[in-house]
Amino acid sequence: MPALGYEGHRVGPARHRLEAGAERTRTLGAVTEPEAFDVVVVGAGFAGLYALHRARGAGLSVRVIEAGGGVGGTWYWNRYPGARCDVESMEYSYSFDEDLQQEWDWTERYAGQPEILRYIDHVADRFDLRRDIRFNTRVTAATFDEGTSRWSVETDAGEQLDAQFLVMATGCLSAAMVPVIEGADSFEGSTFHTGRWPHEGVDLTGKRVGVIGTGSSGIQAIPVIAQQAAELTVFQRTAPYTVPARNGPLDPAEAAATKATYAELRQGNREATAAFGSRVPRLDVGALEVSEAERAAEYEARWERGGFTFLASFNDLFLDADSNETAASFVRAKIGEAIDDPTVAKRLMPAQVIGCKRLCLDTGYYETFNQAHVRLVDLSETPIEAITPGGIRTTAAQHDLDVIVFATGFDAMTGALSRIDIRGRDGLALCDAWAAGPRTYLGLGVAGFPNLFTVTGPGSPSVLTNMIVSIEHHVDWITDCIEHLRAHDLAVIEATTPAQDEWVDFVNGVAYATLFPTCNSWYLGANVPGKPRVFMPLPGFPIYTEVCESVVADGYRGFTLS
Ligand code: N01
Repeated sequence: MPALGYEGHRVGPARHRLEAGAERTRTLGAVTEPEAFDVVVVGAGFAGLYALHRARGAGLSVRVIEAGGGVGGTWYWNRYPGARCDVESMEYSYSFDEDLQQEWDWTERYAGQPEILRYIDHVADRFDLRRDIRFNTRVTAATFDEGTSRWSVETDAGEQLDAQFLVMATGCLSAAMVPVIEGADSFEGSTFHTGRWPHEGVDLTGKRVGVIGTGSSGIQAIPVIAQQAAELTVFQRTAPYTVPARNGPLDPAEAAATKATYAELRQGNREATAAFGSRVPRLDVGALEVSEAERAAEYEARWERGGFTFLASFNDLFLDADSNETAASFVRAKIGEAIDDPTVAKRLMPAQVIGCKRLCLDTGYYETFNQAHVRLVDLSETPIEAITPGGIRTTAAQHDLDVIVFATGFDAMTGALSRIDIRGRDGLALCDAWAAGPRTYLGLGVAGFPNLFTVTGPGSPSVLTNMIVSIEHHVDWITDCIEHLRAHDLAVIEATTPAQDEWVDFVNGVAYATLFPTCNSWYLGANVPGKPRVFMPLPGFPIYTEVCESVVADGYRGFTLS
């Protein structure tokens, strides 16, 4: 991958502060004999744990390699104040084991990060998963040997592993991004990235805190940081759309009722476009096909209910700019009502299509800006010039700070893969194969990279869905595929280039029929300077799963098996 000049690891002396919470990786000098496995899984988040569980169940030998010191992936690293899931707890959980889903009790409508981490720790213990996971170890390289048709995997601990199948469960939002800003090394205060928050927490009491970034992480962190900080300055480059989450304690009776019909809810979600929210279905009508009063009532009801179902109201909000504008202007009006100062309100009102950047859910976000110690700096008017020893200097003013929080997001979907030197046939590097943007077949396989599987890879619905549903679908598909190969005495599966080309065209076709590509989102890689502008996920979970099933029914159409 060409140098991006924008990586979290490129912030000079501040690096140790950014990674203060990250557990150190081991640097064992000794090279050991490669241990051989049927499957090596990279990552022990929701995807890696389920991949391990399924592979074990299929009688395969498995080793999981995890950079963190514990399980949880995104929920292990993202410990920033206010971190919480945007999908409701009863839906954001594994469905693969009936006893597991019956015995676990969520306490809130949307689970906070600590509770999700407790859940995934429970899963790891319950299924005795830890004994096959190597923690505090990062995979640095993986090379396909055409002679043996096996993968050689290297880690930063100096180990080599040998595997028939390599499953990349590296997460779509795991490669943290810290922008390169002039003078960053000179800052005398502390810096943190939301996605690498110190495990011991950070006491911001009495501090002058600056937050750069107003995506989902920033929006969750800002109201909580405001409660602690003496002064909070929010540096906003693009105003986001956010709707109230309306979080609260989960009613035990409601939870019990859900559990009584869990299978129905899970199935309903699998049939929903985004694989969640099936209890509040989309109306089968366009936004402009109803009267203004009906439209307003629908938006109001969903605003009051809280959550993503706001955008699952009318069936053309992602397809028709005029329809979309009705939802956008509804939210802008809400911002106007919530904010006392009309100038601040105007700066908080987004102009882009609603939903083309990931919609945010918040708890008290807008109200935060009515507090006297909270200031909004609109970087679209006055960009950052430099980080100085004392804070951040924009074209208009110097802002004195003790702490800078980077809520600046991730090199999404490809970042975790491109940070590993993955080499397929003829030594081809994955980052070269993807130089013009990621190319996969079904988001599961890559031509030229046999026996490599990407869980929720680019070209699959992944980040446009409830991730756990997509993860379970992919892990099931991959494990079934490996079992099929074994049952038929086959050793190698590889996506063909024509099938991959056709798939990439299909994904582009679907994406460009929507309004998604109309703004600079991380879905398009637009947040990473130099990253090719390609819409990476595929909208529409149910249609996608049908395609995956038909591929299998047609004898793994588009793959070669040998
Ligand atoms: O990152 P983001 P995130 N100067 O990329 C700004 C998931 N998630 O960590 O919009 C100034 O969305 C950038 O500005 P702009 C979820 O899928 C889920 O918040 O590019 N500003 C933007 O405001 C989410 O979408 C949950 O103009 C700069 C912000 O930083 C995804 O993770 C919670 C800048 C980055 O926003 C990523 O969310 C949290 C610069 N140089 C996250 N560079 C839950 O489910 C970037 N920005 C709860």
